Amino acid sequence: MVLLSERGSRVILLLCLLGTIALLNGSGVEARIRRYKWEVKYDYRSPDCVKKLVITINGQTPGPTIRAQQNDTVIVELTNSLLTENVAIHWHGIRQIGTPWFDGTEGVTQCPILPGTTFKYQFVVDRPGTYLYHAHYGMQREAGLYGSINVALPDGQSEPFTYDHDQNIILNDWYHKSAYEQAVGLSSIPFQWVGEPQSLLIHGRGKFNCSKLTIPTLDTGVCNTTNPDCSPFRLIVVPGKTYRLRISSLTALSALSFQIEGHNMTVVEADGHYVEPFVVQNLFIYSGETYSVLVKADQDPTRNYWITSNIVSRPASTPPGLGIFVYYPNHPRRSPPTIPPPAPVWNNTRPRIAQSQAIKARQGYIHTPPLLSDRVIVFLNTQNNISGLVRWSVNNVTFTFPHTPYLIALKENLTHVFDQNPPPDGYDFMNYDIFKAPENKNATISNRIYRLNFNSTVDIILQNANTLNPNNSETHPWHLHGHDFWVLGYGQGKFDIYNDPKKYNLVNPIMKNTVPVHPYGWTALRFKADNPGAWAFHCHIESHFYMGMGLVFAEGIEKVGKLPSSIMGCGETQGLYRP
Ligand SMILES: *[C@@H]1O[C@H](CO)[C@@H](O)[C@H](O)[C@H]1NC(C)=O
Ligand SMILES: *[C@@H]1O[C@H](CO)[C@@H](O)[C@H](O)[C@H]1NC(C)=O
Ligand SMILES: *[C@@H]1O[C@H](CO)[C@@H](O)[C@H](O)[C@H]1NC(C)=O
Ligand SMILES: *[C@@H]1O[C@H](CO)[C@@H](O)[C@H](O)[C@H]1NC(C)=O
Ligand SMILES: *[C@@H]1O[C@H](CO)[C@@H](O)[C@H](O)[C@H]1NC(C)=O
Ligand SMILES: *[C@@H]1O[C@H](CO)[C@@H](O)[C@H](O)[C@H]1NC(C)=O
Ligand SMILES: *[C@@H]1O[C@H](CO)[C@@H](O)[C@H](O)[C@H]1NC(C)=O
Ligand SMILES: *[C@@H]1O[C@H](CO)[C@@H](O)[C@H](O)[C@H]1NC(C)=O
Ligand SMILES: *[C@@H]1O[C@H](CO)[C@@H](O)[C@H](O)[C@H]1NC(C)=O
Ligand SMILES: *[C@@H]1O[C@H](CO)[C@@H](O)[C@H](O)[C@H]1NC(C)=O
Ligand SMILES: *[C@@H]1O[C@H](CO)[C@@H](O)[C@H](O)[C@H]1NC(C)=O
Ligand SMILES: [Cu+2]
Repeated sequence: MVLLSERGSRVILLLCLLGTIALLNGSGVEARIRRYKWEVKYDYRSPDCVKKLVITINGQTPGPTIRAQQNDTVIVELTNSLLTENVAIHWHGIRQIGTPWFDGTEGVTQCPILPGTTFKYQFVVDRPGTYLYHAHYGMQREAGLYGSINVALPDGQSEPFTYDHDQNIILNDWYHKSAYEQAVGLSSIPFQWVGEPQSLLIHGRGKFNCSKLTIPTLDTGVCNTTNPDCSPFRLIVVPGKTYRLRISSLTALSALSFQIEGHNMTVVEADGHYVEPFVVQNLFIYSGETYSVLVKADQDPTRNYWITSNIVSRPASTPPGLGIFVYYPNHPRRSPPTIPPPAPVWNNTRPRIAQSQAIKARQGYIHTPPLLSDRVIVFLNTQNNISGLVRWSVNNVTFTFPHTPYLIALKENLTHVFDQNPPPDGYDFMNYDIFKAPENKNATISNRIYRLNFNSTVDIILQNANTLNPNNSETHPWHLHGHDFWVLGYGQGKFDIYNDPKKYNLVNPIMKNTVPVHPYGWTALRFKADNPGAWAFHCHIESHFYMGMGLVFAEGIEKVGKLPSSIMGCGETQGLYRP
């Protein structure tokens, strides 16, 4: 059964699953199986009017939305039709409790899926909310392999807010160079930076100015502003109605500001958790984050309004991403009579920090964190130059993958496949000047991992610092697999390990899976190491992770069940569990 359209798949599933594979769980609520068949392949597409090879799922980019209810089982049978390229898909925000082997992180939880083969992902979506999926292999996400996961509450339960319509909006940035060309540049000596993106996409659509194409071409179809792929994203709204926009970012590099001209937005959800509502005119959003905002169509209905996304935190010249907020029954093609609202000043960090600090758990939905932690790990984020190779490091360690995925190596006691020594829990707090480029630019390249005691409470302090360039510090969105963490606080400058913990929010901290560390600042997190498996924790900027800005936690490996043979096949795993 190949399900091509989302709508079609829901209908077919209801028809063929009701009564046959409906599972009753402990609470007597019916949990269903949501089955998807995906073919992943390259297609020519023009998301920003420039023709490029793009990875699609059943012909779509962004891919089909997975729609499920809490506690449903999602099965995705993925056929890799990329011909000469491996693939792996990560289910971003889904904790994979009991199925750590289906996290989809190549090199950590599975071997890559080979061309011509079909891999079956199967996992439970145990919490309602807005999540994502995307490629997690090399820099493959940038090629367009991504989409949304919407998990609804069980029948009969309702959200703590109301709305008339629900709409996903995935924000992205877009490069004309292939992910391969970028990856090779990042690994070259001399270093070739990927640069700023050419376009910003709103739900897969942007508009490049064709007369700016630098490579002359005889093929006039290469940049075609009338290609339907790049007609702007339009949201048609009915006056007086309220819209829930599930806004997420999967940018390769950019931190964004999202805005709907003339309309405020009420933030109600972040990374699958209800937020104590607060109003913004523009939403700052970092790669890997998801938010729900409520917008009321309560402005002058005789005209249309701009939807914009703009880059912040970097001095980019990328033009804004533009969509149109169309008041029914105005013509959807009618451009707003105004110029798009201006972008926030790129280097003004104050409103960004203020928004981060405003995100608190909603009253009635607070998960109180453990009041004490068992272990505190401070992660100093630096940029390094290792004999000409420009890399990012955490506590002076630049992450590199072993050839055998960690989960398999740990479960099978393959101790020789990666360095068994623990990486450092901190750095030289006294002598390291976070406001200057590192004095010694060298660092260690390593595949060491952090082993956490099962069920222990761990505090993570992300400490930002200066890059290799004078007076420069960047924003890094850190994403944790397999867990949500409590966000205990943000601060400016160097973290004070004696006094700053006294200011932690232990009353109503939001839980998230992705969080920014702001320039020259720190961010404090707490989580419980209660999910047996091996889990990546990394900067969600594609090029930064590729340049070593990440690490792996392992916990409760003895509690991990029998690994499926489908995740094997690479490195030293070839002989394991062959049928
Ligand atoms: C979802 O599953 C969990 C664990 O099995 C259970 O505790 C919970 O009650 C279930 N929730 C619903 C809405 O079925
Ligand atoms: C497109 O680029 C050309 C050349 O730089 C410029 O003259 C023109 O104003 C641009 N058009 C738009 C719509 O920005
Ligand atoms: C541009 O795209 C439109 C719509 O797809 C098509 O009709 C037109 O022929 C294309 N122009 C060129 C130069 O390819
Ligand atoms: C948006 O919020 C701001 C600040 O709270 C307020 O001044 C403004 O009037 C609001 N705008 C709309 C359109 O509601
Ligand atoms: C922000 O950047 C501009 C240049 O784009 C510079 O003139 C200004 O001083 C910077 N402001 C801060 C607060 O760093
Ligand atoms: C950098 O450190 C590594 C490992 O300690 C060492 O082998 C290498 O020689 C150092 N490079 C430079 C340029 O100091
Ligand atoms: C990195 O260091 C090398 C010397 O080892 C130097 O030639 C190169 O310019 C440096 N690269 C950057 C981006 O700082
Ligand atoms: C790995 O080591 C653990 C602890 O020493 C042991 O219990 C387990 O059986 C070993 N697993 C394999 C596959 O050898
Ligand atoms: C980082 O590691 C390199 C290579 O081992 C070493 O030379 C350097 O002193 C270390 N830097 C810090 C800040 O620890
Ligand atoms: C983990 O901790 C919880 C309390 O936070 C406790 O109820 C549970 O029994 C612990 N599990 C194990 C395996 O230690
Ligand atoms: C960097 O900032 C310091 C003060 O914070 C200033 O004295 C210095 O001139 C700046 N350097 C550059 C290259 O902008
Ligand atoms: Cu980063």
